[in-house]
Amino acid sequence: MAKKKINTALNEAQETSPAKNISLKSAERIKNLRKKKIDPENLVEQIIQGNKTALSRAITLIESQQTKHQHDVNAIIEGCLPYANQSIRIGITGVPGVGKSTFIEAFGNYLIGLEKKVAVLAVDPSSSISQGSILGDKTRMEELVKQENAFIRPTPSGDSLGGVAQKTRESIILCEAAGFDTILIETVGVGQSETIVHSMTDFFLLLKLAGAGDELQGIKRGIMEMADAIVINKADGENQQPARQAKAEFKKALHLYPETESGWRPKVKLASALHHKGIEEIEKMISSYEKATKENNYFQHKRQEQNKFWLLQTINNRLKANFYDQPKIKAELKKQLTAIENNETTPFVAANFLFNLMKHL
Ligand SMILES: Nc1nc2c(ncn2[C@@H]2O[C@H](COP(=O)(O)OP(=O)(O)OP(=O)(O)O)[C@@H](O)[C@H]2O)c(=O)[nH]1
Ligand SMILES: [Mg+2]
Repeated sequence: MAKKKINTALNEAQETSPAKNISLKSAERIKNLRKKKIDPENLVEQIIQGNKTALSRAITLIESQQTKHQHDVNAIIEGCLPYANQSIRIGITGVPGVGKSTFIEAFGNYLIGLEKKVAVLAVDPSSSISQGSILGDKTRMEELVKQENAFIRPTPSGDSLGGVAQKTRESIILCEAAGFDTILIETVGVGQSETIVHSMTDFFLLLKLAGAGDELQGIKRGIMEMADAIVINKADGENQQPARQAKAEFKKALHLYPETESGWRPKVKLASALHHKGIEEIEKMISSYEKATKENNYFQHKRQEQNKFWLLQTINNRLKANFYDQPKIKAELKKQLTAIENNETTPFVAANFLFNLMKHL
């Protein structure tokens, strides 16, 4: 096997390791953070009062992934937990360029007009590679960023998808404790990111474009089952007719799916995020979903299921981190990899050896 491949596998395996590279920007934030002494109790108090600076600081701590901060992070999350949960969490996905950020700008501002408090988070798998940020284009959210009742947080960069997801989940709790009652989570529809965002949201919205020929072609299997609504965006100008056609096709297709556990039939809507069209109707739809699923208890049930899933995810992540961070394991793993290269052992014998070593540490 090529060295590069081994390194990639190693990086993947160590994806939860705190010893990850972090982008310059995050490094700077963490440096600033270190200068000030952290008082978790005080931070929690400020968060609960809705202080956005304190919220930002706490999220930066979560993102720092430094073992020495873990204790503070746990204290902050635990302190915030009793105040969390009073929200609706909405996942927004779709291919790059479909208009997610533009939609969030329009939708978020509309919600603020309804006296809601809106937090925007993101799960962006590409940022783990490019160290860019899905919300780097805050220009798309020009109005929203200025709102007192909005909080926008770019994707934590320089981490694996699993790592990002964990941090985003923890950040949701903090945002809720700070009084944000609507949490919007943007994700690009690539890789596993939609599945991950689906597992932390109450309502899942898929943005689509019309006019790409057969509308149902090229749509990933599974995503239709996850979506609570499909919104055909850019339904403006010459695009209006194709958008209506796409809507009819999606409606027909969704009809073939069996009734969902929630009792909710996924809806198809048209929107023009750029011209703020269809936004009000989408808000009404999500509200009626919330009402219906709270009445039949599905809303609460789904959150419980998600919590169970995240308990197991957290255990898996910690186990992995514990394993790969052990200096003895690190050293021995290197030797075993060389031994495999020289045909001196097999992957299974090597794995057994490492697990036994771990047991006796
Ligand atoms: N005509 C039209 N253009 C739109 C609409 N919504 C978004 N756009 C344009 O589409 C382009 C991409 O929009 P974004 O909001 O950045 O798309 P995105 O899905 O967030 O893209 P990524 O963050 O790169 O995944 C921008 O030039 C927007 O102005 C719409 O409703 N109608
Ligand atoms: Mg975007």
